[in-house]
Amino acid sequence: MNPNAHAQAALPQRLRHFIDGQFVDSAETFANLSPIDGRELSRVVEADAAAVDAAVKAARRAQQGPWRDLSASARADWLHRIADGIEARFDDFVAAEVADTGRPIAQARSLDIARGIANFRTFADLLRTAPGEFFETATDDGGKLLNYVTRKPLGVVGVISPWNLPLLLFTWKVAPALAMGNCVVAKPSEETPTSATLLAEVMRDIQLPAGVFNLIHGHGANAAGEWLTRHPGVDAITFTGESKTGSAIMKAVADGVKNVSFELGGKNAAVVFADADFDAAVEGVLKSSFTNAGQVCLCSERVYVERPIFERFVAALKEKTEALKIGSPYDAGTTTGPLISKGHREKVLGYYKLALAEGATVVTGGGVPQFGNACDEGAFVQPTIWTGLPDDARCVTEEIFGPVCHIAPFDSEDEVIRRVNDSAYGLAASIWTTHLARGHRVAQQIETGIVWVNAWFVRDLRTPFGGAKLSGFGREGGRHSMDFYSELTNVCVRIA
Ligand code: NAD
Ligand code: 6OD
Repeated sequence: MNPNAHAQAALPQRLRHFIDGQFVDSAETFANLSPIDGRELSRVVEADAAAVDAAVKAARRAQQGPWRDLSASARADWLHRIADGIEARFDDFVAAEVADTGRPIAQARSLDIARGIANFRTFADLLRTAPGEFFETATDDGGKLLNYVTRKPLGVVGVISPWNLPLLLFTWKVAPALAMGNCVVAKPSEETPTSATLLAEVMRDIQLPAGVFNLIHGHGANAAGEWLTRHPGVDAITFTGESKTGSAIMKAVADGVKNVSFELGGKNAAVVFADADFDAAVEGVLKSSFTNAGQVCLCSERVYVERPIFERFVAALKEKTEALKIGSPYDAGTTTGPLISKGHREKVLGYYKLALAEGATVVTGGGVPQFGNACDEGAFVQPTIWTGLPDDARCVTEEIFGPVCHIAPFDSEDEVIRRVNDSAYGLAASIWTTHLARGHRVAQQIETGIVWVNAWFVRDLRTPFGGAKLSGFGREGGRHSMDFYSELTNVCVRIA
């Protein structure tokens, strides 16, 4: 019995582009497959270059027309209307996210869709309360100048997002881009096209001016994604996804010298000191390694535990991991859904095999669960813990993006900081300790964009979010998003 069957039935069966205020078809389509049981959920239209061009031109017309001249307060009202529209169809959005990704229903409710709404409300409120910048400057001849800063939109922003937190990451970029007066052409991942389509339905239903928000469906390289990045009518690209895709996009935008903001991959560490609250640390690492089947860019795939508590920690995490309930999100009590696709499962299982070749001890997991039902056609893997790998093993250095972590012992603060920082990535870290000064001291030496101490993936949307090294550049969140999505002009006026 699928308790979400009713809501799923309301989901669109043919997912179309939304261009210039209208849903638009394309002749070519691809299948949107369920990661839970492999069945076809819907057909998705694939944008050709003409569809991308039409979307960009519609955005440009709207940007130079009604949207650019709206007051900040009027734009904030629109953002609240969008949030109201998502709220009014909350259960449809939940059904879309669960069907496309297989994630637990409770997660879709409390994290994904709740954050989609919060993204619009937060940037609406920031827009209303943003302070101005003013400086008075003395001149050599005894006069005075007043400097003040104005913000203009960039123009047309291309948004390209991944599949792991579909609505959350899509709206994390669409909301501030619209808030700052830009018009948007957005492409969700080809793996998770449904919640973005529902968002387009919301835009239509609230009668957002045509062209302000445009949605195109399709693939990335040599397809809609790449054509969007190369289109001369796009002023900036904001992208979340793999580091190697970020690198390809950077090359594509180089000729146009377009602004880019990149939130890319990670190989994040969790560090557990012997003085940590043991139970809180075990629970925290369980979450940071296995939430969303390990498919959160912030998940910890490297866990370092201080030697005196190493064996006890490994045993406790093993017990909790084995108590996770893997399966269909429509079954009561499921904590862990499938990976996004069979293709991604091949990649993750490749690492499960490689770990053995690299000398890992498999503490738990390492294979594919058997259900004896339709889920055997899905993309499930067992949550997995390894120990015993050297720091330079590929399984310890490369992003896997699955429900897996390697746990290693350490002996000193300096040693663990060096090992955490010895990574090509620099997205996030979490530290577990009850020693106040140590928490601050270690956090300040870790080379990542985000460090949590005794917490993980707790977000205040006013704070800067982003990564160092291969994990990206630029920061979004709060005023950092407002800066990225606007062009600043300093006006300098002699007043005396
Ligand atoms: P991906 O890079 O394969 O795809 C992301 C998006 O880019 C998709 O919409 C895709 O169609 C598009 N795309 C692919 N190639 C393109 C190209 N050449 N030009 C333009 N667009 C292109 O990533 P994914 O597999 O969807 O997502 C998983 C990855 O995203 C992981 O590496 C994860 O760490 C990363 N991620 C990072 C963050 C962060 O905030 N740092 C957040 C979520 C996910
Ligand atoms: O919380 C956010 O704003 C954010 N960008 C989260 C990214 C999670 C990665 O999967």
